[in-house]
Amino acid sequence: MSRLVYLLNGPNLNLLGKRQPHIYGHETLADVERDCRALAGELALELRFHQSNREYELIDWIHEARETAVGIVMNPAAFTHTSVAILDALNTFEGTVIEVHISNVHKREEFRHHSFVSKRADGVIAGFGTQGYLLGLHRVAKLLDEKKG
Ligand code: CA2
Repeated sequence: MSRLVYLLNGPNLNLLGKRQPHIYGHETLADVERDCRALAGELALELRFHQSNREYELIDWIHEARETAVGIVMNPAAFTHTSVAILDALNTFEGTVIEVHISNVHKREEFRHHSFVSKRADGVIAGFGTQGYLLGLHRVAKLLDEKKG
């Protein structure tokens, strides 16, 4: 069985570590990618790591994942709260979906409390900083290993 995982990041996350460190911390997306690749190696996962500010591009990667991947770890960023199109795409994916938010969205503005993506996600991680991505990868690996028996 494949151990390919897509790690997808939505709009503005390319600015991670460069703006609003009081909310999102000091690590850049390149730091996150480096740490995720190191952990994926330890967990024997193959990783595709992407970020886009364009909704259609995220949807195209979800479609790509349908063919090949066993898991999607996704921080949809602001699309979390707005995108039925991303939810529809995730609903066509049969593997594990983990939704990650760096900040605790429930502690923030009301409009961040609703997530379309949570309607599909198998697990939701919020408020663990960028460690949330690593926790998401651990979860995908654990579910895979349980399936293998
Ligand atoms: O907490 C999260 O990870 C969010 O998904 C981040 C989104 C926000 O819209 C969600 O409500 C919660 C925003 C991503 C923007 O990322 C930036 C990072 C650094 C500087 C500016 C924006």
